[in-house]
Amino acid sequence: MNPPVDYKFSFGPWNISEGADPFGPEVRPAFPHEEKFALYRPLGFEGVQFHDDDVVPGLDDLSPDQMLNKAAEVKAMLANQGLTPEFVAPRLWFDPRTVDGGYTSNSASDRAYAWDRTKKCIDIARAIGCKAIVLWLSREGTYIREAKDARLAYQRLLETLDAMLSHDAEIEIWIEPKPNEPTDQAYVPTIGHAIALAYASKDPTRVKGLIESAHALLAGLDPSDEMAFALAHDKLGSVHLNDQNGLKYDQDKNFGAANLRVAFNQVRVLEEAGYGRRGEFIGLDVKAMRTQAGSPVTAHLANSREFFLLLVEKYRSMDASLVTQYREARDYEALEHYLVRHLLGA
Ligand code: GLO
Ligand code: MG
Repeated sequence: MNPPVDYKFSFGPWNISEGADPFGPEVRPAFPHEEKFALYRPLGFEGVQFHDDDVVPGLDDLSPDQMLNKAAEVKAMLANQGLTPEFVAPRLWFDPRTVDGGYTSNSASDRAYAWDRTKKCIDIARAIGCKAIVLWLSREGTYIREAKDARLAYQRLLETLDAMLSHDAEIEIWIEPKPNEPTDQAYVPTIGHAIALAYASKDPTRVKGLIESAHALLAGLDPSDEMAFALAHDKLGSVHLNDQNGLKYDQDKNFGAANLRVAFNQVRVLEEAGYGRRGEFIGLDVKAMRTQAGSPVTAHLANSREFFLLLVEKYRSMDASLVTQYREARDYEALEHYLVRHLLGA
């Protein structure tokens, strides 16, 4: 028997936000980006997830030396705060040159920008002592199917993975699938797509996935099965636990807040696989409600972490032998009855 995992938690600074949405502006005073890092430890988090420009703001306009100096400052700040950088992700959805995607854009100069930015992202990651690069392939998709050659798009994505693996022999790439938003249809909608690309790449051992609960739900899939699929291939680099109330815009609700049983099953699958034993983080990608006042708002982060840990307790206090017995007897009515009563504390 392995000892139970003592989970480590992470989130990205974008999870402390001012409440802007597509229909209205910020509703809370801005909280300085540099001051967010001091909030992590007191909230029970030790891992920081970064976009490249969270580490080096305005990086497109800096020289390589300026960029690396800023990264060195951030590395020292993290060490002072007792924090670990979990991953760095190239932000390829903001600049006008990414309006039609980066790696799959129809414009050669836009693709060149995306590649240049990706190399910078890798160099920044290494400079802060981090080996994981997350690719949330935000705009790699289409608004109308006829806009791009989808077969060529997949080839371009694969070429990008290979070029990244060649640029640095030690990095890992974690693909974060999402089926839609901001595009109508994304090219890498599920973990199956991500893992197929991993195996097609020049070094499959270094290409994994990051599964976000809400993204799986948006694809009409169960996040725990998506996680189990990645775990079966030893390809779950990290998770973005959160929740989603049906097929609508990406909600990033608190973990467990929309569907406790779906959340429990994610915890169950992670626990059963020993996720976290090799230092993997429990990442949260949760958005504070726009109605919430204050600056900074952080209750959603503390609450999601607490819900996760309470569900871990539920898993660990479950009568596993009873579950086995019901499975063997194929009495799934009894299994469900037991589990729902257990979740309800009955
Ligand atoms: C958006 C994604 C986004 C990514 C982040 C890291 O839907 O979930 O928040 O997780 O940019 O790449
Ligand atoms: Mg995410």
